[in-house]
Amino acid sequence: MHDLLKRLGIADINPAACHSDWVSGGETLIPSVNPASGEPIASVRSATADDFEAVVASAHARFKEWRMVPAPARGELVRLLGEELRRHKEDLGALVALEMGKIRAEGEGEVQEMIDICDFSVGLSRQLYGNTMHSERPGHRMYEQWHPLGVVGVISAFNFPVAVWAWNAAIAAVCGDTVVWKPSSKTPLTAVAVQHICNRVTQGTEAEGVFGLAVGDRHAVGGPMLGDRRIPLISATGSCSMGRRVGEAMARRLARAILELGGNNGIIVTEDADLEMATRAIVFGAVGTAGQRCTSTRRIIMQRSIAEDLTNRILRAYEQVRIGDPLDPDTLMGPLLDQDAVDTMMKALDEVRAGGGEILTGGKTLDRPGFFVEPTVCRVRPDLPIVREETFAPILYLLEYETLDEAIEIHNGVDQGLSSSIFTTNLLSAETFLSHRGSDCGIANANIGTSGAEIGGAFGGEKDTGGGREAGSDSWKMYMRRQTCTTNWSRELPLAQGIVFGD
Ligand code: UN1
Repeated sequence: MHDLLKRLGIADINPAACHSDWVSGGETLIPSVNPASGEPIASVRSATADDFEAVVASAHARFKEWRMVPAPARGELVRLLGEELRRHKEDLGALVALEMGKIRAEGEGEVQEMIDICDFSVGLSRQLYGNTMHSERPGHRMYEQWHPLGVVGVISAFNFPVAVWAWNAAIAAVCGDTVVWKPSSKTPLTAVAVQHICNRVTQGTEAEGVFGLAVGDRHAVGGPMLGDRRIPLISATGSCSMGRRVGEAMARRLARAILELGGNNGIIVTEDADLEMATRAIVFGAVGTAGQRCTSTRRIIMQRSIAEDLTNRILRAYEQVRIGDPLDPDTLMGPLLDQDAVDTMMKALDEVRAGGGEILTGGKTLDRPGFFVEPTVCRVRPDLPIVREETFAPILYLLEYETLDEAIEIHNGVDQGLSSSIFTTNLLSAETFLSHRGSDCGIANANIGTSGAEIGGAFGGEKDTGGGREAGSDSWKMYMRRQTCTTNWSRELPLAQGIVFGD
């Protein structure tokens, strides 16, 4: 482990708040714990109020210079960041697995998302297009342009400790913004490792100080960030309750928020679906990352005629899931994050039992160190209250339906609206689900699962998921300010709307 930390340049863990270089951290230590053993890996100093101020002041000052660097040149620096991430893909992926508990393949997948968004951003740096409109006035030119916004605050969650930062940071950087990152206090070490990578890439370049980090809880960092008028945009990933706090605070000071909050993602399986394919997607979606993705599959809504067949296939597949050390290549499911996560899962299962639900497999913790649980499948009624909640754990609820309309109603009958899928070979069913009277989620798929979205699309969801969009498509527009410009190149002064004012 020491070699891993050394290769990532963080063997000698130092203060946590840093911009172009370390600044001194406070006395409070934030432990980084290996969820597979419950043992500490290291501890990171929490930023103090002074550290946070120094990071924001530096990002604010750097913004004035960074915005003057041409966007394609900013893209070039993001390209270099992507190159350095390529070199560290294995080590950073392993550190994600070690600190967060997802399996190594998924840890490396997360670093690949960082690389992909860097590549996307390099291209984007030459495509920050605005529209040109035809003016209603003669001799006038009207167009819009996109300017850098300022300092972007990024609040990321433990479950994607590095990728979600990159979705925001790479785009923000090419848009001409600087970034202050508040990572989850559960995963401070991966954040420090990423910051080291950034520092190495940016040192001595025009991008020095563009990426800043402040490790600390919501009292030390989160609260001050929400109230700081130098930060015009905060992009936050996490629970709905956290998102509500961020949304309210940003609305109060009329600033922007990108909120990517909880999901309660369902898959509808019709009777004509390829059940073998559906089963594979369901297991990856429900068991992957131990059910701790925002996009994890939590509900299967299956047509009654195939319910028994599909249930048996899922149960057979669950028997094959190897649970264990996330760094072991044979493992398919690692531990949950911590004891709280285990307790929350067990409480949810108590509610399933109390509400007349049936646990078909799993339901228990494993008798070994660390925070291991069995992946669990429950047969429930759709109106069971716990089914409407997002429990961040590998619990899969099985529900039945007769008609597609009924399936869509069950599907949309939850507060969250992130990701969704239908498995069907019927074109009409697929298109109905993807139409405006189908899924109400930000992401809707046919014949692929709910998790594992590509960075090229806009990522986010509706309803209690918060409405924000990150990563690809035109999500970059949130990181810039739009300016509508009109130039009069005539020698007259015609007014819009044909108004005649005076003579
Ligand atoms: C998250 O869980 O917050 O679509 C992000 C996915 C990943 C990202 C998940 N690409 O599952």
